[in-house]
Amino acid sequence: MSLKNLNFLFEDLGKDKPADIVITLPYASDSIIAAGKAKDLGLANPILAGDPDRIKAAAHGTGVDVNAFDRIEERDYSRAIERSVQAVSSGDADVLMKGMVKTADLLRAVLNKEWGLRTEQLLSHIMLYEVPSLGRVFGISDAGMNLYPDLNAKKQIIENAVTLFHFLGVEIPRVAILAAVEVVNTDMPCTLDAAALTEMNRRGQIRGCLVDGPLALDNALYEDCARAKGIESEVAGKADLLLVPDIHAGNMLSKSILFIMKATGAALMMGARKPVVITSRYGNPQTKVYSMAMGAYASRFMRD
Ligand code: COD
Repeated sequence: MSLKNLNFLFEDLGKDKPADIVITLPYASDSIIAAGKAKDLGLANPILAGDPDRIKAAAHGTGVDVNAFDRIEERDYSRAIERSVQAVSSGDADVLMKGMVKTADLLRAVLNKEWGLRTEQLLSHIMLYEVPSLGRVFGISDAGMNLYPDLNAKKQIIENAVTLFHFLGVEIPRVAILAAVEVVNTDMPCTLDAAALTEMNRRGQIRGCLVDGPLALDNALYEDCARAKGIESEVAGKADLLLVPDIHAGNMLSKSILFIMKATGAALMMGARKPVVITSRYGNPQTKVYSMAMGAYASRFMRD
């Protein structure tokens, strides 16, 4: 079973207490508006971390009363990041979310060996998209953290995404390993990785999902394209997750979906002790609220 849409993230609200979500440096109106919506919906208790004057300035004209929010008051950029991560790693908060901070700065803090959120597992970024013309939700990984993953990193990126799909109720997610072609070509190393990952799945080295590749984007997502190429596979045409060869392919594909197609999505970093929400500063504001909802949803499965 695939996910039809992301609305279910909002359905169980009220059954559980709102997640405590620390937003690091919410110095732009979109973060404040998303925090206000998440609070109004009852899905999050946002904790605003940073310089109170800058937070107040960002809230100006949004209609959101930031005085009603919990805060971590800290004017220094690095200390504000550190205190945000520590609030989550100490268990005082459930989810970490990026505001106006460089992604790499936040991720380095998340990876800090003393007070960060790292585990033995690789951290990776997963984004799910609602594309109405497709009629189902699918995800892309990793478009946000790992630059040029090798075979072992790709295995862990799949495992992180599969964990998230299991949280969301997809029992056996279908994972397509993307390339420009759907045959193994020794001049294209990502097709060799795709074949290896497929075999690792068949041999039980990657569990809880169905993996197939290499597949091209069209025949991974659309059954008629897979049929036209004569591809017989349990994944082709039905993929829930697209594993991309590197961060550039993922980022361009993701931004095409979000910006050109104006789709809504929800993004999360998995592999850490707690969910980390990392979204782009621009784009559909709804994506921030959906991402907070997915972070809150996942946090129920990741309590200490
Ligand atoms: N998961 C777990 N541990 C990791 C990971 C990971 N994905 N990446 C690095 N580590 C560990 C390493 O094992 C090591 O112990 C330590 O962290 C430092 O490793 P380096 O030297 O490779 O790390 P950095 O600091 O050079 O790079 C880590 C970043 C996360 C900053 C880097 O991967 C990065 O810049 N990623 C892209 C982030 C980005 O700009 N995204 C924007 C696109 S939207």
